Amino acid sequence: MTNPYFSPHSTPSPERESLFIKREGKEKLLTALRQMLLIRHFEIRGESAYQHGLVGGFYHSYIGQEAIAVSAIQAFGTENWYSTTYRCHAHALLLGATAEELMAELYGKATGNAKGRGGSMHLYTDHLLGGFGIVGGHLPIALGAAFSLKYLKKRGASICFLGEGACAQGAYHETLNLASLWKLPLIIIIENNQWGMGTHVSRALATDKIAEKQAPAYGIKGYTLDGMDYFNCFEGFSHIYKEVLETGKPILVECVCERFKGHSISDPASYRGKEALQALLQRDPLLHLKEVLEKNNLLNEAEFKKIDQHIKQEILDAMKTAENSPWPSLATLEEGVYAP
Ligand SMILES: Cc1ncc(C[n+]2csc(CCOP(=O)(O)OP(=O)(O)O)c2C)c(N)n1
Repeated sequence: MTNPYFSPHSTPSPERESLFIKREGKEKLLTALRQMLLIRHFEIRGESAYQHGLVGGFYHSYIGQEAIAVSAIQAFGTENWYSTTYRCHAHALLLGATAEELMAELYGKATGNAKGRGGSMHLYTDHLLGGFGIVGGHLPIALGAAFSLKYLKKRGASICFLGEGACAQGAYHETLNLASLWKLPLIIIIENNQWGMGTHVSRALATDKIAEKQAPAYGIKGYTLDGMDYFNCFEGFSHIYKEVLETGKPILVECVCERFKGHSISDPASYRGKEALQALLQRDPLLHLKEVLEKNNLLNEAEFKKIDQHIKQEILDAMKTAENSPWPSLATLEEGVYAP
């Protein structure tokens, strides 16, 4: 039987959503909304701090993709191994890093998540093995984490987020081959946000339906999810997690989405027309979730504003703390450096 959740074109329906609410409960959705708002406010303020010269290095916003990380981490839990790309603020926030330590990291301060040494692209938690700057570079690390779970006979999975740009990379294909060959509990989540820097996916990859078409070549399952739709993603990820735990085999997932901003803060995304952007903004995953909550009488505008304001304040406080935090001391320059 085809599952309606596994199609990027499945249209959200009131029946689907009320069934979901009955089964999963109101609190799960409110938590998801709060998490999406936290990510959204963090990115908005982080970019603004960057524009004011308070943040150095690069800045890759996750705005527009919130439904993916939020639903995935809700479905898989926070105890698994995670790895991701430089677009990593959301994943770190969801895996236990505080807005305060992340903002301090962006500001390059000693109190930052990586002691001010990693910046925006290199964030960590006890379960996030890192944000990685090299496209495809973290796939072998995610594979190693999956290998360790099998070797140590531990229950769980290694979950690896990447952009579709990495799907043309050798490390990606080697990882898929070994994960399948050795039957490792690896979940590879391609966040297909349509663009690899300024190059549209149709000009970079030979096929569409990346997961569904590539997975069979490695003898594993591949699914396509609607990355703009929290409900579709949560259902899909929950199903996929069960399957990985039951079979111990890897799964490839493509989440079709589109980033709202440019590749990084220095990219005005002029390759995307204004009309296309306007149409995209209509598919905002955060507003979609808010609408569903409102339609089901689980949230009203005043309650939403209160949550929104509270989270915004949390981020503003984090910025203030970051600004007032000390720079890393010169005396610590050689600490944590492993090069001989
Ligand atoms: C091996 C390697 N080649 C090139 C780059 C430069 N680069 C940084 S991001 C990027 C685009 C990647 O796009 P995608 O994987 O789709 O991720 P997204 O930025 O869309 O999340 C490129 C080519 C790099 N960091 N690493």
